[in-house]
Amino acid sequence: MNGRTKIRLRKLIYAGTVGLIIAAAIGHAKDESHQNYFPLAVGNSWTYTDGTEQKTFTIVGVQEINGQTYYKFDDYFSLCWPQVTWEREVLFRYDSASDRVLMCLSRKEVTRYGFSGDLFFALGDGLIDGHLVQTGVSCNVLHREFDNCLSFKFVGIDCGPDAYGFGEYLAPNVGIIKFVVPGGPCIGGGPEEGDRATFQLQSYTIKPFCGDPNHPYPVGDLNHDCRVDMLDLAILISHWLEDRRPVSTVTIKLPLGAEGRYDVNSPYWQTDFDLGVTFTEISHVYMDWSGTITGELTNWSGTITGELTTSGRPDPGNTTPLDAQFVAKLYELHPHNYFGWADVRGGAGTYPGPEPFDLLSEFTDEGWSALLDGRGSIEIWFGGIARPGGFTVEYPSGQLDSATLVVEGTIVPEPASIFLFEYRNTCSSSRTSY
Ligand SMILES: [Ca+2]
Repeated sequence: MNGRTKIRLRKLIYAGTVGLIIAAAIGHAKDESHQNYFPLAVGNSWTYTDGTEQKTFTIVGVQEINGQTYYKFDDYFSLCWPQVTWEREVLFRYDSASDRVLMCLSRKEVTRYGFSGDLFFALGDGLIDGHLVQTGVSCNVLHREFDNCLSFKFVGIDCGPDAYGFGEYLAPNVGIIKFVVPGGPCIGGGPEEGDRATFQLQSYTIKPFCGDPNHPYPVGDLNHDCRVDMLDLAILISHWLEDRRPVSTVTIKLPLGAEGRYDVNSPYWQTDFDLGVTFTEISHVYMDWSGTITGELTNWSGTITGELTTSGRPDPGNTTPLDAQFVAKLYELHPHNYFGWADVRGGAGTYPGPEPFDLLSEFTDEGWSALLDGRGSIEIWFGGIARPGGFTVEYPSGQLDSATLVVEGTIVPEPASIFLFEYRNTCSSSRTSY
């Protein structure tokens, strides 16, 4: 390889790499993240009051578990959910793949906030279910207005459907701005709203964080660390050519227009075709055809190997009818490769009368992948079947009344380029449901 070729190759690799990153970024830009509704950074702190009492949450550190970074809240449950008597320090992380805030409890991971609106398990073993109640609402908290708030409701499953649950309101780039602590004896809140207390955000300290409005993710930042580097490229490459587009099962029927009378002197009937779709997989290919076959009459005056009698002439008293056949072959034009064969045989049983047929004949699969583009060629011919010997007394003939090519497979309904990214969840999970 000379120097100029090397330079060209480098340019090509560079252009290709840039192209990949741009393509990934386009796909990624469609992802609407809720990460900033729960800003996670060491030192972030929120103080709430119900008018008489103050509660403060602080993120006091990080912890690595199975390669994931969790943020540690100090004394979380005793402040927020006093009925819950689990450990005092609770770990949180945001999972961009599922767009959820996850909580690690005793090394089990559960969903703390699910942003898609469906029901989720907010706490281990489904003791408390949660769901998103409102989006895009304005919230007034201690005379301050927050836009685009979300509200969640959490209800203990043992408390009955009418139990009042925990309520929480989240604002973008702030976090929890208001929460309701129920006062009933049930873990998810008692059936009476009774002596519940509402705490509102009094003050907060949020460190600038990756992904906040002043520090948006750069184009191509696939792991949301606000840097575009080899890690992002590695993610892209590890998912390269993944295709999760939904597929539809289809049956394409192509009437061939090959009807007519055939005999051994008929030329092959042939046509090129385009089914008009691109398959992702082909499951069956048939000829759906009907007609009649009149068999061949042979004279077996010789031995079974076809040797002649001493006279060398047929013996009219020793004739046998044989089946004849229609054969359909699929092939590619360039190169001229056959990749499927279907036939229908008959005529001997009804000779000299014609034997009718009306059936589906499945093509042999000698490379249906050649048909994935929906294009190919097909030929139909008529003739006798292979036999060891004998003279033909009457040649066979056939009548094709209908002939339709049937292809069953899956197709992509709409041509589209969609990138989906999957991040591995390594905090061993029991009840998270994606
Ligand atoms: Ca990155």
